[in-house]
Amino acid sequence: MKNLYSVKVRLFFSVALLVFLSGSVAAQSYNPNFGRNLLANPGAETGDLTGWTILQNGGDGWRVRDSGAHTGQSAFQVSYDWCRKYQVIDLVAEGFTEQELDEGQNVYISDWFSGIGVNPSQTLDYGQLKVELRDASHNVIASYDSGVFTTPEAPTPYGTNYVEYSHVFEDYGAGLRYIYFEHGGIDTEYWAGHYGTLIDSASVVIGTKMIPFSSWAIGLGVLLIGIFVVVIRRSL
Ligand SMILES: [Ca+2]
Ligand SMILES: [Ca+2]
Repeated sequence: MKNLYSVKVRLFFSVALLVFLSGSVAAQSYNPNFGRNLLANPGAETGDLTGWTILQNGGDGWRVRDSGAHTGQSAFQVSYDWCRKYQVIDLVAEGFTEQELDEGQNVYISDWFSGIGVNPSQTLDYGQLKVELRDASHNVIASYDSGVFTTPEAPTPYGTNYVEYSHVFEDYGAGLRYIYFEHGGIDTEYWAGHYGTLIDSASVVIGTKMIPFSSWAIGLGVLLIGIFVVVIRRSL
């Protein structure tokens, strides 16, 4: 009986160790690009429009405002006619393998908008966020469009009240290779200069920083339970 118990214990620990080691290898090879923001210059912190392609530059056009940011020092700001800009993220160039992309992990997108003005009604500026998941041929496989929305009333004069627009793409299947991210807005008071929507802290993230529910965790759990069982048996 004692021998059988000993064999069982050894077998148990061998399996646990194997699971633990294979999990550790999986953990080491886990792509750190999952969980990071894939947008270039997402919050205007370069002080310019680096990383973005201008689609519309209405009124006095896009600018970077060095105050009233949601995060950091700066935010993008629109003018009295529509301003829109975009970037296309090439996911393979960003370091994902086609196999990883075909797993179809959740894609989390987010962006923050605030109106600004001298009196409360002038802070009700407009914004819009559009995102498309695209395949290798740039065909759209899933999309999100906030529609044109009005920013919430903000403290005056020139205070900010940021609102987040976000979306999670789930169950979109295999084939993701590019993400198209576009945002924009327009000022409501139609003044020359820049009294329009502030946009800051955009993000596009695939998956999470967490290592997926892994054999590493299971192996460690089995190992701890095994130690616990052995200690209990020996103390009886
Ligand atoms: Ca910023
Ligand atoms: Ca305004």
